[in-house]
Amino acid sequence: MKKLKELLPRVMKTRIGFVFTLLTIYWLKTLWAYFVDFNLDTKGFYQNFIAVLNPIPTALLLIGLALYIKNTKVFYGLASFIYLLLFAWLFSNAIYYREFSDYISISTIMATSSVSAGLGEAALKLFRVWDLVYFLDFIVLIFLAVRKKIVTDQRPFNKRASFAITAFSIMLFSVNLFLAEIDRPELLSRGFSNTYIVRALGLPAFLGYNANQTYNAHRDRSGATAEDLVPVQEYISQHYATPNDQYFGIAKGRNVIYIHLESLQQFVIDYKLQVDGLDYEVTPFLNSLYHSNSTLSFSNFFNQVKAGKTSDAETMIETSLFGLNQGSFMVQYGGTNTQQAAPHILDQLGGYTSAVFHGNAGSFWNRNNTYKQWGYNYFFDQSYFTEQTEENSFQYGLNDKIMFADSIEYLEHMQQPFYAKFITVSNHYPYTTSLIGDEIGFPLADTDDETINGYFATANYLDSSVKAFFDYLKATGLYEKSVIVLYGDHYGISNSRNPDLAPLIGKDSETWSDYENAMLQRVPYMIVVPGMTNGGIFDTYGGEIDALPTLEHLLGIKADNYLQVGQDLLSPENDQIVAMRTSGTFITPKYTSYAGKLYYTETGLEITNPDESTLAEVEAIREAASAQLKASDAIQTGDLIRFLDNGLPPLDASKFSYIDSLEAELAIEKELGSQSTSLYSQNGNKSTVDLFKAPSYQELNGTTGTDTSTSTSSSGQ
Ligand code: GP9
Ligand code: MN
Repeated sequence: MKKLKELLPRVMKTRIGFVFTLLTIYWLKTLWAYFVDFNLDTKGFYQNFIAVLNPIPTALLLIGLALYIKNTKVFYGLASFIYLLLFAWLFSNAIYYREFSDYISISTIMATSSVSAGLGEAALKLFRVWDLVYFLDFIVLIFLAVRKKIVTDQRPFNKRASFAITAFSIMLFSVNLFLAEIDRPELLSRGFSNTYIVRALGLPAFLGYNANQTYNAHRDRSGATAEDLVPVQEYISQHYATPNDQYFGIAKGRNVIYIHLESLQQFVIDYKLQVDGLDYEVTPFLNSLYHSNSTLSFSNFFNQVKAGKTSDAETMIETSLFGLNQGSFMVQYGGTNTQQAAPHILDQLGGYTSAVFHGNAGSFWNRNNTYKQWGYNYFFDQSYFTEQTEENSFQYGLNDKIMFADSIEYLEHMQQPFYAKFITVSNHYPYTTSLIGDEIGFPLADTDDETINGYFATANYLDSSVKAFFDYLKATGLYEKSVIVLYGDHYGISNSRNPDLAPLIGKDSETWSDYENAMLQRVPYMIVVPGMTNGGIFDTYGGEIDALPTLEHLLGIKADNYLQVGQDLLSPENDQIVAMRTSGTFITPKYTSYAGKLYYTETGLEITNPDESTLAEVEAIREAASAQLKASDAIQTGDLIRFLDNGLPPLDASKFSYIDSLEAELAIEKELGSQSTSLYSQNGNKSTVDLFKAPSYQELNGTTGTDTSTSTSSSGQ
C-alpha cells in the first residue's frame, strides 16, 4: 500500500502515465465485472484469454484520444471524462445485469420504461457492498488530492507519439477481433448473443455493434408505413391453404408440447448404422413414432434456415415468418418487433400458458428478449437447472436427459392447457463432447471425419431422452391431453462433410452432387396426436415455415387471420413449393433448384438444357418462392405487424419476467385454488418429479456397449 502511494504519483507525473493509469484501473474494474458480476460463460483458456485482453484496445483508443490535446487542463479533463464515461457504461451494465442477466442495448436505452425498470427505483436494491470495489480509485484519488500529491504534466504529448498510440490500439483491436473470430467464426455476421459479443470484444465494442444494428433496423422500420401491409395481406389471402376437414380441430384445447430435435436430419429416421457387421438402430423411439397411426409424419419436410440456424427454425415454427437473409432475426429484431407468435395467439384464443425449457444461457440467440415479444410466460433456461459441470454438459448447455428431468418441477406447475417447448442441445456439433460416462456405448461410425463418426451416438442419446420424456407424459396422463410436435431444426452434417457421409447412406463420395446435398436438408417433422388412429406418413413437400398454420388448423384455429406466410401441410390446397432462404433455391416434388443447378427431384437427374415449357414452369416456381420470401421480409424488416389490426390485442412484453418463475407459477396455483388446472394440482398436490426416469445407455444396453435389440449377424454376408 505504501509502495502504491509512492508509485502512483510518480507514474501519473507524465501525461502518458496518466493515460495508462486510467487504462489499468478501467481494465481491472472490467475484469472484476466480468468475473464477479457478469456470467460470460467462458470455457477454456483461450476464451478467458480473449476476455482478459478485450477491455484494453478500445479503452486505450478512447482515453488515448486525449493525448492529442495541448492544453493541460483540457487534456486532464478530457482523459478523465472519457474514463468516467467508460466506467459509467461498465457500472450501469453491472447493475442492469443483476436484474436482466443481459447487457444494456440501444433499444433498452430508448425504451425508457424498461430502463427505469432496471435502473430506476429498483436500482438501489441492486447495489451490493462489494460494489465499493468499483469506487476504490475515487477514494485513492481524493486521498492523493488532499495530500496534494497530484501533479500535472504541462508538456503536450508528442503528436507523432499520440498517433502511434492510436495506431497501436487499433492494431490491438484487430488482433482481438481476429482471435475472437477464430474462437467463433462469423461472430459479427451472425451475432449469436450479447454475451458472445461482450466476452469477445468488450462492452464499448458491444455498444458500437449494437448501435450499428439498431440503426440499420431503424432505417428499414421508419421507412415502412401501414400502406406496405396491403400487398402483404393480398399475398397471404391468395396463398392461404384452407384446412383439411378430416383434421381441422382434432387437437382442439389440448396442451401443445414442442420438442426441438437439435441438428437431427431425416436420413437418421429408420437408419441403421453398421459397425463390425452389426446393425445399430440410431433412433428406435423416434422411428416408432414415425410409423405410428397416432402420428402425422412427414417424409419431405425441409429445414429452411440460414445463418440464424436454431433461431431461424424457432422464428419459423413460432411465427410462420422466415429468418433474415443475413444474420439472425431473433438477434436483430426479435426483442423489438411487434410479433404475433404462437404463445400469444394461443393465450388469447385458448387461454394457454406458455414456457420454454432450454439448458443453455438465456441470452443465446437473444431468446430472453425475443420470447417476451412472442408472449412466452416463462423461460426456464440454464439458471433454473442443475449446475453445469464437465460431466453433465458441453459448450451448448446441459445434457438433454438432465434438462428434461429438471424441467418437470416447473412443467407440473403450469396451468393447462399449456404450450411448452423443449429445446434439446446434446446432438449439436461437434458431436464428440456431450456424452461421457454411462452414456457412452453407442458405436461410432468409421469415416475419416470425427464429426460424422460421433453424430449417431448423440442422435441416439437424443432419441432415448425423448423416449424418457414420453414415458413420463404417459405415466402422468399428460400424454392423452396433449399434442406433441417434434421437429429437427437444421442439418447436423454440413454439405462440405457430406461426401464423407455418402458411403454410410449407400451413396458414392465420388459422384456426390448438390442434388444430394439438397435432399439431405430434410428434417423430421412429426405431430403426435394420442388417440388419433388415422395418422400416417405424408409425402407432401413442405418446411418449417408451414408448421404453425398446420398446428393452428389442428387446434381449430383458422390461420388466415394472421400474417403468416406458410401453408397447412395437411391442406389439399398446399402448393408444395419449399423456398430456401438463399434466393433461387427451392424444392418441389418435380424440380429441385440448389446451388445454382436444376434437377428433377424424383430422379436427381440434372437439367442442363431445359426446354421452353420447363423453363416457364421453373420460372413460375422461382417467382412463387421469391414472393413468399419477399412478403416475409417486408413484414420482418418493416415491422409491419405493428400496423395490423386483426383483433388480436397487442402484447405488453414488459409484463414478462423470467426471474423467479417457479414462485410466479406457485402464486397462480395458490390463487386459483381448486380451480387450478396444473398437473400438480390435479395430482392431489403431489409432485410428479419422481415419475421421470431416464436410464443411461449402459443401463439400457448393458455395459458391453453392444446393441441387443436389432443386431444382425454378419455371418451371412
Ligand atoms: C444453443 C442452441 C444452438 O442454445 O440452441 O443453436 P445453433 O448453434 O444450433 O444455432
Ligand atoms: Mn440448432
